[in-house]
Amino acid sequence: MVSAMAVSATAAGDVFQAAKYAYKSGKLELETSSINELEQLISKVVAATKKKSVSVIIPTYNEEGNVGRLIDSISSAFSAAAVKDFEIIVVDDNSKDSTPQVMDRYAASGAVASVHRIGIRGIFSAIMDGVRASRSDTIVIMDADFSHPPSKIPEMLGKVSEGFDLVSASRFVNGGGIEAPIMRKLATILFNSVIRLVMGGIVTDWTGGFHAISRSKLLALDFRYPAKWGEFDLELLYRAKKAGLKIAEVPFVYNFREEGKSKSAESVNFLFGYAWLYGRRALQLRFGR
Ligand SMILES: Nc1nc2c(ncn2[C@@H]2O[C@H](COP(=O)(O)OP(=O)(O)O)[C@@H](O)[C@H]2O)c(=O)[nH]1
Ligand SMILES: [Mg+2]
Repeated sequence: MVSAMAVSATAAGDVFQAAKYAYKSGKLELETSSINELEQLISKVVAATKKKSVSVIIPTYNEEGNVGRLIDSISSAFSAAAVKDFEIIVVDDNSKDSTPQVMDRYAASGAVASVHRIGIRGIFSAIMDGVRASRSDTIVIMDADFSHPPSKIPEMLGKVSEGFDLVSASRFVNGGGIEAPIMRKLATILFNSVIRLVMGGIVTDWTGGFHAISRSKLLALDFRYPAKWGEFDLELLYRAKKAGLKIAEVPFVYNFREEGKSKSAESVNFLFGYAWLYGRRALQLRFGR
């Protein structure tokens, strides 16, 4: 039986209408009228349920061709590495395809928690809502489209066990790489070179989006800029360094999505849009507040 915490329309403004959380164990039906109350309720649920060893957070929008296969692939990577008691939290923003049904099916039968957000879109806020709903000390953040290979996760967790607070997967260290259409590959290399110039050498990959991080340290970071797409990565890495987190990088080979469409490429004008989004954020972080 899937338990559900259903939250009806809130008074907190028009950006957020409802969220429904489904965990496998326990049974709760809760309603709230504010975001604050919602957060308190979630933390009660999180505190009352059994701890997990690691929580993988996956934001999704129209990923029916990927989400089920990805959950299977992550589960296999964990079982090959003898990682037990993991959870995979899928945070979906009311996809128009069958993603919500697929994730609910997995939530009913396995180590998957499904979070449905209605009336709001955005990768960063989806990830952070997933983090709040997570029940372990270590978080893995990754995309749903197989850009980030699940087989890398055990190596990243190994570094966390060695004492690193943030382990970031990089395409620009020895062993890393990019498999993508040539324009996208060139753009990624160019953006990262420019961003490295502005931000300095904290990490080699500023836009990889594939991380393992301490849950409490992530929640304590002082994010100051609103982010919707991948540009939150810049602030995550920058604030982590400022806060004194121990950071390590491991190599990974990025694969451009096999199935479905890139949401950022649809919403953001390619090249100039990205350059504006990332370039402005890099300058804001480096020279702003
Ligand atoms: N929850 C949520 N996830 C999203 C949204 N937009 C994109 N995603 C997910 O965020 C990840 C990265 O998006 P993607 O379209 O691959 O962007 P790209 O890698 O920059 O081309 C994927 O897992 C998407 O399904 C959104 O509005 N809400
Ligand atoms: Mg992608």
